Amino acid sequence: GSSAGSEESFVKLPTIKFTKLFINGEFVDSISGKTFETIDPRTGEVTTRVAEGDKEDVDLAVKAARAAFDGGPWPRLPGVERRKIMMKFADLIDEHTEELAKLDTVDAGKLFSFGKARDIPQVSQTIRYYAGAADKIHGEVLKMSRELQAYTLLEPIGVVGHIIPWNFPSGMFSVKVAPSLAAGCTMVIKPAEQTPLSALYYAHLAKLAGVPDGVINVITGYGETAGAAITHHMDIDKVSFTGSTDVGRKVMQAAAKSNLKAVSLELGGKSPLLIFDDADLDKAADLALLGILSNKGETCAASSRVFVQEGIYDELVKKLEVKAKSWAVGDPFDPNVRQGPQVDKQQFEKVLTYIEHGKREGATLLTGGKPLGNKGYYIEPTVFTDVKDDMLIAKDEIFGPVMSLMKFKTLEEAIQRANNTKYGLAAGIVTKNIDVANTVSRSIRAGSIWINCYFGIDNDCPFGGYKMSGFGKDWGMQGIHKYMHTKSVVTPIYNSPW
Ligand code: TXE
Repeated sequence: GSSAGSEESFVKLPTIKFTKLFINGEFVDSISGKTFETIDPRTGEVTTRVAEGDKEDVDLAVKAARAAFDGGPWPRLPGVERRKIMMKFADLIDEHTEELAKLDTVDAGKLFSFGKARDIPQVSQTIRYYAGAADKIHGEVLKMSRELQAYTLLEPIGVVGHIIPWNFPSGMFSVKVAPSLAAGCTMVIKPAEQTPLSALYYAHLAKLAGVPDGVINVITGYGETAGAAITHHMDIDKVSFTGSTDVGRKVMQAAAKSNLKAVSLELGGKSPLLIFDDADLDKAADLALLGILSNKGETCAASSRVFVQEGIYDELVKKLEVKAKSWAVGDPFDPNVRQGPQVDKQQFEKVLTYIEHGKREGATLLTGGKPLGNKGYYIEPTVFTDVKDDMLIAKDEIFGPVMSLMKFKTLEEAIQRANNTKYGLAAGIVTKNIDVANTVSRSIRAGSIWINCYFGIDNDCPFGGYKMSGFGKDWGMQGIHKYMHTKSVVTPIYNSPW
């Protein structure tokens, strides 16, 4: 069964080398001299203190990024030269996989074994993917009319502000930094206050790889101060934000109030997983659990609404109960554990509050529902059955290991109910019937559809929301185009016959 029991034997605090702001190629204290604590979610204890950047520090970082953009080499290098440096950056990350994975484990409670095997190697792969694109950025030739012709020139958008969430500190760093670097942008990065450590380490490795000073700047600090200073800045050309829908709104408002900077938003979700009568039950149960329990449910695309066709509902519930009860929760350094602690006290309490709502609203608690152990932010894998579409647990993003199971009869009903949400990030379908899979794929208003799989995320595949899950795609070539302007260069044809 689940246990947070043996955590003592797995405490592995990494050596923490970088705790200061990274501005213009140097690690520096914040102007105010203030620092803030990062908390180890396994224990609730302080890991270390990190420089607390604010508006004045953001100003310095933007100045450095602006100078590196307006006069520095980075945007002017041939793509092949940017690629060479990015490839070196990726190689250096590979040499430090273990240290980086440890930092994300003590900051975010992420599984160390998974970090080492997947999360961090994925960072270097994303950097290589976009490094490969750096010298293949080209526009179009436009024939236009008989008097005019044109070509389009793709140019880096300028100074980018990247605001990063805590659930994938490394993955979100790479998916923002790699394409904008390849495009020739310079940047100010604000990692989440819960997870500042790996971003500083990446900045150090980028410098070692030869990324010129001022191209990458990292300001650690809080959202309402350092984050807001980025979104309101008059000299930042674009903000790429991943986080809550509420803050996403604030980012757009700040852009509108300041310099109308470009904005892309990757926000929350309440993604449906539709399991049809013909599904393989074991596979369906495994996908449903993977979709909601991976990364302790702190995943924007988590399958938090599971719709099951009536013919298999009872049997699937039995399978889910057995599997959820044997899902090992505990110290994320323990290689046998599948689920670590929630990222911080606030998220831990948020999830428990939603569980109480679910009980009060009349959903049936099949498994879990409680915290685990007496320290740290562990929560049992929780499955609710008999969930109604209008219950809070079926509507709000809980962002924890809490599944809501709902029963449906027909394909049409499933589609209608799956779409009955303000969000539209992803959806999953489990069926052997290709007609059903195709129909659902075209009918769901969401950015990613995963048929007989879940979290089908890859460097080459665009990812991002519909509706209130935001706009602008990460990954794939769309992930680099959002960091570029298209300039149209038009010229007359004087020898035209008339
Ligand atoms: O997110 P915030 P929080 C959802 C999830 C979670 C909820 C709240 O449901 O439970 O959001 O989490 C920075 N101006 N997601 O409060 O605040 C902040 O410092 C500029 C889903 O931690 O949105 C951090 O760097 N920036 C999501 C980043 O925004 C501001 C991942 C995200 O934090 C700011 C995270 C401001 N006024 C949470 N306020 C996903 N899409 O995966 C905060 N920030």
